[in-house]
Formats: sequence, structure tokens, C-alpha cells
Amino acid sequence: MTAGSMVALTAAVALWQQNATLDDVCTAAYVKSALPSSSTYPGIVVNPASVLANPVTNANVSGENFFPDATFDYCNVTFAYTHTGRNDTVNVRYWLPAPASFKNRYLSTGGGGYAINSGYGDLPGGIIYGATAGATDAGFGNFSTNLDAVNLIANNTVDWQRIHMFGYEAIHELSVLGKEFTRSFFAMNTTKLYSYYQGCSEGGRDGWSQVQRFADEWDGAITGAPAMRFAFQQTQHLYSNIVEQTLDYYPSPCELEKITNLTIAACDPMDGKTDGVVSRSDLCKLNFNLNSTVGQTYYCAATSASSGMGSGSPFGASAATPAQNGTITAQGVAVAQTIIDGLKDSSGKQVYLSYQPGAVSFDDAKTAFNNVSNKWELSVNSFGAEFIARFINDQELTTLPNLNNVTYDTLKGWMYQGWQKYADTLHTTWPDLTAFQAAGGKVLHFHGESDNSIPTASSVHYHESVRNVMYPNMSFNESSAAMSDWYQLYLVPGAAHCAVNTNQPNGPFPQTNLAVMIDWVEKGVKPTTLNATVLQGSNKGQNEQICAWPLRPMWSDNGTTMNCEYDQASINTWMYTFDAFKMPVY
Ligand SMILES: *[C@@H]1O[C@H](CO)[C@@H](O)[C@H](O)[C@H]1NC(C)=O
Ligand SMILES: *[C@@H]1O[C@H](CO)[C@@H](O)[C@H](O)[C@H]1NC(C)=O
Ligand SMILES: *[C@@H]1O[C@H](CO)[C@@H](O)[C@H](O)[C@H]1NC(C)=O
Ligand SMILES: *[C@@H]1O[C@H](CO)[C@@H](O)[C@H](O)[C@H]1NC(C)=O
Ligand SMILES: *[C@@H]1O[C@H](CO)[C@@H](O)[C@H](O)[C@H]1NC(C)=O
Ligand SMILES: *[C@@H]1O[C@H](CO)[C@@H](O)[C@H](O)[C@H]1NC(C)=O
Ligand SMILES: *[C@@H]1O[C@H](CO)[C@@H](O)[C@H](O)[C@H]1NC(C)=O
Ligand SMILES: *[C@@H]1O[C@H](CO)[C@@H](O)[C@H](O)[C@H]1NC(C)=O
Ligand SMILES: *[C@@H]1O[C@H](CO)[C@@H](O)[C@H](O)[C@H]1NC(C)=O
Ligand SMILES: *[C@@H]1O[C@H](CO)[C@@H](O)[C@H](O)[C@H]1NC(C)=O
Ligand SMILES: *[C@@H]1O[C@H](CO)[C@@H](O)[C@H](O)[C@H]1NC(C)=O
Ligand SMILES: *[C@@H]1O[C@H](CO)[C@@H](O)[C@H](O)[C@H]1NC(C)=O
Ligand SMILES: [Ca+2]
Repeated sequence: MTAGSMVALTAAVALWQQNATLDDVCTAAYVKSALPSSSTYPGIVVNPASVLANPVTNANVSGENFFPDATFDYCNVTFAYTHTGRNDTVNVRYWLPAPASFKNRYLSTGGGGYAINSGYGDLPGGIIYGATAGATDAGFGNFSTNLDAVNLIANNTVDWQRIHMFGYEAIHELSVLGKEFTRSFFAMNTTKLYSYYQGCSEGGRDGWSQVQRFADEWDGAITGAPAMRFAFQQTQHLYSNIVEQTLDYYPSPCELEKITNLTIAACDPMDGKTDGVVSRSDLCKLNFNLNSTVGQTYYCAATSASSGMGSGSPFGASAATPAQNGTITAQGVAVAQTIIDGLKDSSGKQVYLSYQPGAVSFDDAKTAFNNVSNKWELSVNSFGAEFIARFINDQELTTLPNLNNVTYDTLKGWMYQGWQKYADTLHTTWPDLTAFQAAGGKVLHFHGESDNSIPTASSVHYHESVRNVMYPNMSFNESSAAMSDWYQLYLVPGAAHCAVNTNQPNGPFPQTNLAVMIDWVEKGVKPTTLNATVLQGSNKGQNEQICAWPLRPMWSDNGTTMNCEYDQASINTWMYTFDAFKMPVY
């Protein structure tokens, strides 16, 4: 503890009362007495005049993926700080449990897409475990301003400070200030404050951005489906488009959906349990030939236009579509197979990886119906195109007008350019975690096996990079076991991107990750499988366990017993060497 934090503690401790209630402490005056002092974080000055605090009682959450249903009370605190000499304003929000419910815990949370926070959505996940939970706006203006609104000062002028804040600074500051604030708010004196992180997608990357740099920030980090290999990840959203353009075939969404459905139907039983869930997309890769779907009929009813969830959302507005009725073509299968195989350059070298077979219906490949030509045509993927326009070309645009002349080699070039440009900020793959491990930190890393936005194999690739860098002299099995003492990876059967999958409703989801992590950190209960629950469908509420990589699930006794098996051929399907590049891609 620094001298400055002792000063801060003294002020709050003086006001702290035995048996304090939420109403006693959830006032602007008390919060001001507990604010982190300027010596907590050199270069940061908290503004006491910015403090807002109000108690909230009987708040409810239900139907969430990352924490169970709960009713709870909390103190809703917001304050602002500035970086000395920069004259910026960064807003942070902390929800603090009622004093009687506080369990000496702190939780930082992160964002999704280009957002650095998830609104208030992730904060209950801390409160219900007796933790203060924090979120930041990274200084972007307000809690709903995303990086892609502020990453450029003007056309061709990058706002590097904002890129750095998004890259890793903002979450670090959130944690350091949040832990100090929590200690003094609850007059903790010398009691240990356990510190955690939980986030998915960009939130998964936010988590890794700290684990890779700041050994003492958290005791445990839960990182879901991280968008960590940033330029590769965003650019690969355009890969499906370029497959269509290169093969000159633009399948209707229905044709691709039918290929997915047939893949799920064929591969579901390969895991020993016919439940509509492809728990072994690796066996699917090895044993299912997509060509067998050629000639099967498909039909999708006409749909009317929908407004969607706004720009930047993967579920953006969609135009009306006509009824689609046909048979799966060899070209349609070629598009699907090429997408699954991942990006290769013009000399056939592997550039990047891709989605697993059975992953939700090829979203990146969605074509658009042209009423004039009566044909399905290329529809530029907005995630990928925005990245190229704003983050590679530095233009204040939200998309590219077209993909004319874009080839597999163009995609490779954008990935390489983005990798270099954001090597120290967004490209979050530093594989040497020695300091974090030495500090006793723990990581639970998970990824939906049917993720159709961030390929599942992306997480396997990073896990394997860390294993190879950290344990260069051990065998695969020895190093996998050694690493599982502090870093574990779980592939969630059938799950979609940071969510349950309506196409495979019987799959489990790890809803209690923070409880598992707390047991690991505070009680030394190292997980061997990941606790999960079926959150929808006819088995809703059923408990299931998820196998730890590199073991893979296999059911016996007609789907009644699950074993976690070692299967070298399956493991091999997850391994990639990106030989299109001379530098190692971690
Ligand atoms: C939360 O649920 C409790 C009990 O079901 C109810 O009394 C309370 O009004 C609910 N609170 C809100 C904010 O909906
Ligand atoms: C939490 O505080 C912020 C800032 O004062 C306010 O906008 C928000 O409505 C508050 N939330 C609740 C649930 O009181
Ligand atoms: C700091 O920013 C505020 C507005 O946010 C502005 O009023 C003030 O003039 C700025 N001060 C300096 C020294 O730039
Ligand atoms: C947040 O900032 C954006 C600009 O980035 C602005 O458009 C929006 O109105 C602001 N929202 C609120 C609630 O202030
Ligand atoms: C912290 O120390 C102060 C002064 O010794 C004491 O009044 C207070 O109860 C202590 N707080 C806790 C949480 O133990
Ligand atoms: C694919 O399966 C889903 C149900 O899982 C169904 O709603 C959809 O209509 C099917 N699509 C096609 C093209 O058959
Ligand atoms: C699928 O069929 C195509 C011809 O349409 C062929 O080139 C390809 O090798 C086949 N793939 C497999 C895995 O059999
Ligand atoms: C699909 O088209 C075929 C042939 O044109 C027709 O026989 C069939 O009824 C159509 N199916 C539907 C569901 O519209
Ligand atoms: C920025 O450049 C784009 C073209 O790349 C142009 O459409 C836009 O008008 C420019 N914006 C400004 C403010 O000049
Ligand atoms: C695309 O390539 C063609 C032929 O190489 C060339 O004529 C055309 O100008 C290019 N278009 C763009 C937009 O670069
Ligand atoms: C595991 O999940 C079940 C629900 O499936 C839940 O009741 C139990 O508390 C969870 N265990 C832990 C350690 O969180
Ligand atoms: C296996 O399980 C399925 C579904 O639970 C059931 O329909 C089938 O009869 C079972 N088969 C045997 C041999 O028990
Ligand atoms: Ca199955």
C-alpha cells in the first residue's frame, strides 16, 4: 500500500461506522472521502466534484449467460479523472455491494465490438458475488461512445491516445483505481482484497491485454472468445466475401443455412450423444464430407424487412428477402468448404484460421437479394469493411463502397499492415505470461465451439503459443498439464459467440465462471472440468461439465456418461502454422 492510499483510507475509516448500511455509505460525501488519492496512480488526478452516488435496491437480473438470476442492492457510483497534462476526462462507474454483502472482492469488466464497456450489463456479475464491479468509458465522451467514433481526429490523423486507452490503459486504470477505492470505501485496512476480471469478445481481449502486461492487477481473469489477434480477426470478417468473389458464386443465405443444418445433423452423433449439439467439431472436420450435401433441397420462407439492432451490430438491419427454394450446389459447398479451410494466399500458404463446421450459418457470407437482377449478390461485411476503412485506411467512413479487386493476397496484406500498426495496442497476443504466473494469477479462457464471429481455433492457437513459449522443453502432455495449474482453456460445445446457440439449444453454457474462479483463487479448488448449465431448450437447468483442452468430450452408454478423452487426430485439426508469414503469429 502506498503512503497516499493510507491517507485516503484514514479519511474513509474516520467516517466508517460499524454495521454501516447502504444508505449510510452511498452518499456523495462518503464517496468523496474514499476516493483514490493522486499517489494511487501517478499521472492520474480524480475530480471530487464529479462524484455521483445513489443507492439502488431490489435490482433484478435474469436470463443472463454469464451469471445466474439474482436480486441485489448496490451503490451506483460514477466519478471522473484526468491524465496530468492531457486535460482529458475519463469516466468510471463502480457498483459497490451493500456493506453487509461485501465479500472482499473487486471485479473489472470490459466491452464488446468497439465498445470498452458493456453498459451496465456485466456489473451485476460482480455484485452478486459480493464484489465491487467497475466499467470505464476510456475517456471517449460517455459510456456509450465506442472507439470507432473517436479513433480518428480527422481523416488520416489517428488519435493514438484513444487507441492506447482502448488497447490496455483504460482497463488498467479502472482496476487500480477501483481496487483502491473499494479498499477505502469499505475501510478494509489490511484485509486482502481479491481482484478479478470477467469479459467476452472485445471483453476477452481487454482481459488478456492486462494479463499480458500487469502481473498484479488480478488474482483471476475470465476471458471469453477474445478478439485478441485484432487485425487478423477484423479482416477475416471479409474472408467469406472474398471466397464468394473469387469462386464467383453468391449462395443464398438459405443454401448456406441448409449446409449448416445438414452438417449439424451429420456431426451431432459423432460425440456419442444425439442431442442436436456438435460437441466434436473436430471429428466433424475429419469425418464429414460437405460434398455429401450437394443435391439436397432447401427452402426458406420469404421474410419482411427488419430494423435490426443498429449499425456496428452483427445483427444489423436486414432487407426483405424472397422465398428461397432450391438444391444445394457444388459451388455452394465449395464456398462453404473454402471458408472453413481458412484464408490461404495465392501461393497456397496458410494466412489465417476460420470457423468450425456447424458454426452458426456463415454470417460473414450473407449475400443480399437484388430485386432488379433477381439474383443474390455480394454484401460487404460491415465489421471487416469498417476496420479497413477506419483503422487501416484512416478514413472517417463506416464501410468500404465495394470489394473490387480485393483478393486473398489483399486480405493478407491488410492483416500484416494492421498487425504492425497496432502491434503494441490492439494486437493482444504477447505469449510470455511469466510474470502473471509468478504472481499466482489464474486464467479461465473459454470459447464457443460454434462461434461464427471469432473462430474458436483462434483461442486454441493463442493457448498453444503460450504453452510453447512458456514450456519449450516439455512434451505436449507435460506442458499442457503444467499450464493447467494456472491457465485453462475450455471449448464450449455448440455455443455461439459469447452466447448460447439457438441452432444447438441443448448445449451447456458456463454461467458460473466467476464462482468457479473464486473457488480456485480463494479456496485453491483447481477446476478439472468447467461447470456449466443448459440455459435453454428441453434440458434447461441441467448441469453439465465441459472438458479442459486438450481433452475432448465423448459420451458413452447412449449419451448418459461423458468422458474427456485424448484424441491426437482431433487435436491436430485445431493446430495451424501460418506459413504465409515469416514472423511467428502468436
Ligand atoms: C425484483 O424482484 C423482487 C422480488 O421478485 C421484487 O420485489 C422487486 O420489485 C423487483 N425489482 C425490480 C427493480 O424489478
Ligand atoms: C447510476 O448513476 C448514473 C450517473 O448518475 C445514472 O445516470 C444512472 O441512472 C444510475 N443508475 C441507477 C440504476 O440508478
Ligand atoms: C481543458 O478542457 C476544458 C473542456 O473540457 C476546457 O474548458 C479548458 O480550457 C481546457 N484547459 C486547457 C488548459 O486546455
Ligand atoms: C454520448 O456521446 C455521443 C458522441 O460520441 C453522443 O452522440 C451521444 O449523444 C452521447 N450520449 C449521451 C447519453 O450523452
Ligand atoms: C479498520 O480500522 C478502523 C480503525 O482501527 C476500525 O474502526 C474499522 O472497524 C476497521 N475496518 C474493518 C473493516 O475492519
Ligand atoms: C435450419 O434449422 C433451423 C432449426 O434448427 C430451422 O429453423 C431452419 O429453418 C433450418 N434451415 C433450413 C434452410 O432448413
Ligand atoms: C468435393 O467435390 C469437389 C468437386 O466438386 C472436389 O474437388 C473436392 O475434392 C471434394 N472434396 C472432398 C473433401 O471430397
Ligand atoms: C419448391 O419448388 C418446387 C419446384 O419448383 C415446388 O414443387 C415446391 O412446392 C416448392 N416448395 C415450396 C415449399 O415452395
Ligand atoms: C474523409 O474522407 C472521406 C473519403 O475517404 C470523405 O468521404 C469524407 O468526406 C472526408 N471527411 C472530411 C471531414 O473531409
Ligand atoms: C481493378 O483491376 C482492373 C484490372 O486489373 C483495373 O482495370 C481496375 O482499374 C481496378 N479497379 C480498381 C477499383 O482498382
Ligand atoms: C455449477 O452449476 C450449477 C448449475 O448448473 C450450480 O447450481 C452450481 O452452484 C455451480 N457450481 C459452482 C461452483 O458455481
Ligand atoms: C438411446 O437414447 C435415445 C434418446 O435418448 C433413445 O431414443 C434410444 O432408445 C436409446 N437407445 C438405447 C439402445 O437405449
Ligand atoms: Ca451431440
